[in-house]
Amino acid sequence: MSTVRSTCPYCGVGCGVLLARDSAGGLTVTGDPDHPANRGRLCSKGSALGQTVGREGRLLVPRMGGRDTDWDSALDHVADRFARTVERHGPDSVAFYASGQMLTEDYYVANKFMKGFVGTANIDTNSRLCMASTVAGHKRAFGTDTVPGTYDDLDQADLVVLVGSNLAWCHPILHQRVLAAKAARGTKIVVIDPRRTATCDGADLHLPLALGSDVALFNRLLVAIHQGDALDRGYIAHVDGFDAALLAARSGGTGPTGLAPELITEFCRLWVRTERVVTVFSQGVNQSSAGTDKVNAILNCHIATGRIGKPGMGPFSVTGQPNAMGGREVGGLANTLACHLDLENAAHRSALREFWDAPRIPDAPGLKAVDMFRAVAKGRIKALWIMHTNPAVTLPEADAVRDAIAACDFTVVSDITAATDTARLADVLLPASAWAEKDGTVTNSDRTISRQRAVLAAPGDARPDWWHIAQVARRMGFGRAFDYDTPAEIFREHAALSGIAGSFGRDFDISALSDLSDTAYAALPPTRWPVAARRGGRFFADGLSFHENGRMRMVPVTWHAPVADTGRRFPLRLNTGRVRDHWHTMTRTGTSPRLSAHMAEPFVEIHPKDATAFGIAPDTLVELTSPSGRSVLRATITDAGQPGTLFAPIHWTAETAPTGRIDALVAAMTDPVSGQPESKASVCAARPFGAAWYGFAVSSRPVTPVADYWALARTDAGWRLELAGREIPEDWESTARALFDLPRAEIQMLSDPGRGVARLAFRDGARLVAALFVSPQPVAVMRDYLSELPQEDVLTGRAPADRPDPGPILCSCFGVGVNTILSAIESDGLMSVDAVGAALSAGTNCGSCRSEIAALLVGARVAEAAE
Ligand SMILES: Nc1nc2c(c(=O)[nH]1)N[C@H]1C(S)=C(S)[C@@H](COP(=O)(O)OP(=O)(O)OC[C@H]3O[C@@H](n4cnc5c(=O)[nH]c(N)nc54)[C@H](O)[C@@H]3O)O[C@H]1N2
Ligand SMILES: Nc1nc2c(c(=O)[nH]1)N[C@H]1C(S)=C(S)[C@@H](COP(=O)(O)OP(=O)(O)OC[C@H]3O[C@@H](n4cnc5c(=O)[nH]c(N)nc54)[C@H](O)[C@@H]3O)O[C@H]1N2
Ligand code: SF4
Ligand SMILES: [Mo]
Repeated sequence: MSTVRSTCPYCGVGCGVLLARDSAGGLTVTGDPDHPANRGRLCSKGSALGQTVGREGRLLVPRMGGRDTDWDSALDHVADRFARTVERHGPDSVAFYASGQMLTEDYYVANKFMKGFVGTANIDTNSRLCMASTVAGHKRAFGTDTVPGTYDDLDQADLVVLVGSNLAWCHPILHQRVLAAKAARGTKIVVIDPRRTATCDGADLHLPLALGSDVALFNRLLVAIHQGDALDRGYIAHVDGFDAALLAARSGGTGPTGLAPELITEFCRLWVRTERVVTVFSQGVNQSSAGTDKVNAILNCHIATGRIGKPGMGPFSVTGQPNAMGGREVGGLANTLACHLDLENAAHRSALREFWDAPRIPDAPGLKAVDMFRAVAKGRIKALWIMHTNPAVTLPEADAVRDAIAACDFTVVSDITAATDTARLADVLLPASAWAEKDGTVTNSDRTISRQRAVLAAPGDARPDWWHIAQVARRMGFGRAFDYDTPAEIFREHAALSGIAGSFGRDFDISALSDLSDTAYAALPPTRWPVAARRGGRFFADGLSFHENGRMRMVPVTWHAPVADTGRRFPLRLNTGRVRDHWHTMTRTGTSPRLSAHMAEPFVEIHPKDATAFGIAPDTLVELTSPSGRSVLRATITDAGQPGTLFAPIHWTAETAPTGRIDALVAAMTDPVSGQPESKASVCAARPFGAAWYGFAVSSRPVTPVADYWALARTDAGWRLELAGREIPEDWESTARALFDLPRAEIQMLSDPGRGVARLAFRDGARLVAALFVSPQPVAVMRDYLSELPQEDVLTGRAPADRPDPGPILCSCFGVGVNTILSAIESDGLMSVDAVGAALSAGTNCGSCRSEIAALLVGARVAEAAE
């Protein structure tokens, strides 16, 4: 079979991929050399896509009340329940929770269904947790939600400032573009993040500011711009609010950043004197109770200097999800309409109603995500449809959200698997086609629309998401408006609507694509919007905005601290975010052994000072509590963060590590303008978990652990498992047999009950099928070696002397571990990332681990110098 061009379904970089089916029904995935986002490169997640397309865990048929059923019964039931709920309790008693990972066509249909036909604006999306502050900040400054930057600007900048962005791990291909610009033209890189991250390796300057203090920093920059004479007076002639913004920045706008004054001065000097500056920002900015103000504090500096919309300069919000941008185009949020039309604007509403031939368009915004689930908890929302997102894990106060969904009268979940915390609560489960099985478009961070194309047959009865919605809509009597047979029809309709929006002067106009034939849609190359007769190219270089008076706007902003106060009960601040090789709740990346090797367990980073203060030893388990929940995580003691702050990843769930659900701890406090939760500055307390025993297990077969603490990860040979408990079981053999479901397998065992140590291996003939290692301290065995389920005697927990322990895998493409790299650095005197690559191949394929290799090199040099 020939190769098909498509788009990576993970992050908002939107890399082009080439997909080829292999003879075994699998998929070979390589980078598309012709795609403008990545020019052939892929990161570790994109490179491992082929490992995530199997049938394992897929939801194959619709389910109702826990039983398999057929599509007609499921769809009739959903339509009936939605219709009856609307009839009895009004349209606002139903809600839809969508996702920035839906294709534009799916997303458009969902919005049309809710806002046009059900007649409620109660449709919000996980973008509320992600891009809402940027959307609100853009609208305040530009009058519409327009991203002025493009990826080419990153190649052409002389200074790239990364604010609240761990680009090396979260947008790896963009990070590589920035590093390439550094190599080619000496681009300086500044990282503004309370934490030292992988992105700091390769940066010229790191500003470890206090959590939440970005407004204070950028207000200082605005003052420095004014003092340093970097204002663009000609541009400011087009700007409203300059004086007010400067005044606010000067007076009271500059709270404590916790940064050394010289560091601030150096940053300001660099920014002020560099014309070509791109300020990239992400969740350290958006996910804050001051998120919208942070966005405007950044935009203010670019507007005041006229450094916007020109080559190599501008503010650049990078989108997280593959179609975060497309979701904004179709009006996915409860306070927006399709094609960047405004819900508050009566002319826009009536144009939309006419275009859709819809009975009504709501004239007031619907419930934003956090409020939506509060309304579910209160019973005000009685029917809920959740599509392509896992809110029982990822919304703040996640335990309360889980309870609310469980208690909701009627919940529909469209997903590709039933094994999610949310899907387990659904009344009706609808099986969705996964990315490689369906057609549609996504828009990446730089407004480039790319096609996703089907190459695999959907397994079982799985169907695309747009079809789920259109089928229910038809059954509710809205047939004419949802009479679609293909995504191409939906795309054309959306493009035609954008022309009407364009005639209102809106930015999102792709009307030139509204008569695309099916063949042309099939062949659509990556295309950056706007694509319209009346407008093209870049935004804002001319100083014209989308506000009614056409002027750009600077917004006066003043600093405030994160909303939740630390105090005696909850003295620590919890920062949260992502790791390199996992995607959100891991329903896909968790099925890849390669991606699960980098970080196989949830953890919390804790500063050495706090570890001492709270009595926490390395690698032990820590219990975190907050006003909303509890969590148990492995302690990583590091000075990467600041004293008084913790960092924990968001990826683990009841499926993979039940006490690792980090949003159980996060408070549902939101930005007053955008409604986006403050996901990175909750308060909590930490104390030792007090494990009586720790365990590590490997198994060739699935396991269902029962323990106070466990965390499960996929390996090439099966699964690996961390365990711990507060009480020592009476008998390790029966515990292990139950864990592995091996009542009769041949056992080999070493135990020393006096020391609390036990080691058990189970064999099927000569083949090792499972092993458990127990100790009163964190278990010290060679995990990566044991995960291979080796044939040798494993009860020592170590590899034979001639097989050194590779250590935790750093390079997932070639499976190269930390120890292997460190010993090569030492024995061969390697001095550079390229030298490590030449010796071990590590870092030579996707390059996602290059910054971590760089950090190992620095560490090795420091250690050598100290000797
Ligand atoms: N590997 C991987 N990549 C992903 C994803 C994934 O799940 N895994 N998800 C995608 C999605 S949806 C998104 S939204 C993006 C997110 O991409 P990023 O925003 O880059 O990722 P995060 O780790 O959430 O947060 C970034 C940084 O913000 C910092 N931060 C916290 N508080 C503050 C603050 O007050 N000020 C500043 N300046 N910084 C702060 C954190 O320390 C963290 O290092 O990643 C996308 N890419
Ligand atoms: N504390 C804290 N919380 C956060 C964040 C943080 O930084 N800190 N980040 C927030 C951000 S930025 C984001 S974007 C969210 C992400 O949070 P979620 O969107 O809740 O997480 P995902 O795991 O991406 O959920 C996607 C779901 O869609 C399913 N799926 C996959 N493919 C398909 C498909 O084709 N169709 C359908 N119907 N389903 C499919 C997957 O199996 C999975 O269940 O988390 C937010 N929560
Ligand atoms: S950077 Fe990685 S995850 Fe993001 S789109 Fe590209 S290959 Fe996919
Ligand atoms: Mo996101």
